[in-house]
Amino acid sequence: MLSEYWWKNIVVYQIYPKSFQDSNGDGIGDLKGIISRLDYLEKLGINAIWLSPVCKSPQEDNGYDISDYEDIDAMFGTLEDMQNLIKEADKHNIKIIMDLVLNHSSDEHIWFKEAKKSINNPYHDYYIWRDGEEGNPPNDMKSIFGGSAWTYVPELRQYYFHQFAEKQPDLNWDNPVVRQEIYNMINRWIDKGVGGFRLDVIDQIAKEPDNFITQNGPMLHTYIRELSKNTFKGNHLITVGEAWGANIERAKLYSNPDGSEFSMVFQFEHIALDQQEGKEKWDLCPLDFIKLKKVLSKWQIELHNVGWNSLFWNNHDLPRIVSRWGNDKEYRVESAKMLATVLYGMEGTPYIFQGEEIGMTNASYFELEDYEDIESINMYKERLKNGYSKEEILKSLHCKSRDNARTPMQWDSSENAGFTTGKPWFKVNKNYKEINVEQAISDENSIFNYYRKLIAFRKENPIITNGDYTLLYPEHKEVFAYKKTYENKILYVICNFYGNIVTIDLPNELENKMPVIANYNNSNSINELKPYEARMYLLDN
Ligand code: TEU
Ligand code: CA
Repeated sequence: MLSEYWWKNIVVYQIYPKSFQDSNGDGIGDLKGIISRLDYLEKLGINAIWLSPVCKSPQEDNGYDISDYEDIDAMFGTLEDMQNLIKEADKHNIKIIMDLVLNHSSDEHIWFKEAKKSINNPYHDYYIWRDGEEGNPPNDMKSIFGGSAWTYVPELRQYYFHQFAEKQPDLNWDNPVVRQEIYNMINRWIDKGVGGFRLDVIDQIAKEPDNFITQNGPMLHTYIRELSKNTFKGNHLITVGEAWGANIERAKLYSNPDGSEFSMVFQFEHIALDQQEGKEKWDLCPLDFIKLKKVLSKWQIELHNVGWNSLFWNNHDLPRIVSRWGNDKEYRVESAKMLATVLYGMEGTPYIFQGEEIGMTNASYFELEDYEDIESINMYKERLKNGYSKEEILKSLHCKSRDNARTPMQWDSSENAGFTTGKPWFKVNKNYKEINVEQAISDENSIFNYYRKLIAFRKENPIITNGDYTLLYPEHKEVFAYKKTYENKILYVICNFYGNIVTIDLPNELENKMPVIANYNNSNSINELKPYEARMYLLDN
C-alpha cells in the first residue's frame, strides 16, 4: 500500500514519446519502444514516467492537441499497448503519469466538429465563441504561438477563442457539462491503472477573454478543487499542475497537503532568468545568477511544510540545460553533474527529461529548415515580418527553441543512435557517437552513473526532503552553496556554477571531511573549487 505522500521520495522521468524509442522502423518513437527500455529506467532509479501525450491527435503540437482523450494515436500503438506499458512498468516499480491537456482540444475532436456545425448544436457551448464580422475579431488578444487568439468561422458568423494554435480551440470550463465530461474521462483512465496525471497549462483553464484574462482566472481554484474532488482526490495518485503563472501563494493552494488540488506544482520562475525583462524568451540576455539563487532558495524556504514543488532544469519545452547554463564543450560532463547536484539536495520531486541523464546537448547547428516545432516556426515567420534578420532569429532558435529538447534519444553509436532502424522523423543530434546511453552505462564516471548516485542518495536521506534550508554566500558571483539541517544531520551542497577556478572560505566544519558525492575525484585544497566543481557533504551534528 502506498503512503499518502509516496511521491515526495521519488524521481520522475519525462518521456517525449515521439523521440524516445522506435520499435517498428517507421521512424517514430512508440509505446512498445518505451516498454523495451524499462530495464534502463529502473537501473537509473526512477519510479514514475511522465508520458507526454500519446492520445489520438493530428500532431499539430506533437500531441498537445488531442482529438480523442480515450484512444491512443496509431503512431504510438494501441490501447492494449498502453495497458501493457502500465502493467510492465509496474513490474519495474514504475508508475505511468499521463499528460492531460484540458485547456484545449484539437479542432479535430468530435466535440469541436459538432460545435462548429451550428450555434444550436449541443456541443457548441463546449468552446468559447463570440459573434463578429470577418476581419474584426472581438479584441486583439494574441495566441501564444503567434497571430490572433480568435479564428473566424464564416458559416456561424462567430469567432472561437484559442490561447495556442488555431487547431487548439480552448475548452469552455464555465460549462458544467464540459467539466463533467472531463471528470468521467479521467476516471476511466484511473480505472485503467495510471499512476497519476500531469495537467497541462492548468492555470489557463479559467479564462475570461472579454476581460483579457487567460492565466489565474477568478474561478481557477474553484474548478481545480472540483476536478480533484471528482477524480483523483484520495486515490494516492501523483498529480502535478503545470503553472507558468504560479507565485508562492498560489503554489500553496495547488500543492496543499490536504490533497484538495494536486500533489505538487510545476512552476518556472527559476528557468526564465536569461531573457530580457518584460520581453519574450527569444530576447536573450546572460543568466542573472544571483537572482537564480534567490529564486530557488525562496521556493525552498516558503513551501517547506506547507506545499510541494517540482525540481527541474529541463522539459520538452526548454533547451538543454548543459548547453544553456553549463558548458557543452570541454566541461560537458562536469557541468552536467554540477547542475544536477544543485537541485538534488533540494526539497521537492526531481524531474529528469529524457537524455538529460547522459548530458544530451542543444542542436545548435540547425538551419531554419531543420525546425519542426510550431512555436519556433511561427516565431521565425513573425519576426522576419517584423524586420529581424535571419541571423538574429537563428541565434534565438539555437539557444531557446523547444526543438533542442526533441531530437531523438541517443542510445548507442549505431546509425540513428539506435533510435530507429528506419528514417527518424526528426534529425538525430550529430554528437550521438560520443554522447549515448551505451557509452554512459559502461563509463563509471559518466553523468548517468552520477545521477544514479544522486537518486539513491535522496532516497536514503530524509534530510533532503525534510531539512531546513539556508543559502550560503548569497551575493557570491560564482558559487551556489547551501546548508540543510535535520535531526542529527547536516548537509552541505557546494557548487562552482562557472568554468573558472574559484577560491572561497568554506565553513570550518568541512575541514578534513570527504564529500559523499562529488564530480571530481580529489580537490587540491578544500577552499579551491575547480571549474564546475560540485560537492555534497553529509555530517553528523
Ligand atoms: O506548455 C505551456 C506553455 O505555455 C508553452 O507553450 C510555453 O509557453 C512555451 O513552451 C515556452 O516556450 C504546455 C506544453 O508543455 C507545451 O508543449 C504545449 O505546446 C502547450 O502547453 C500547449 O498545450
Ligand atoms: Ca514507431
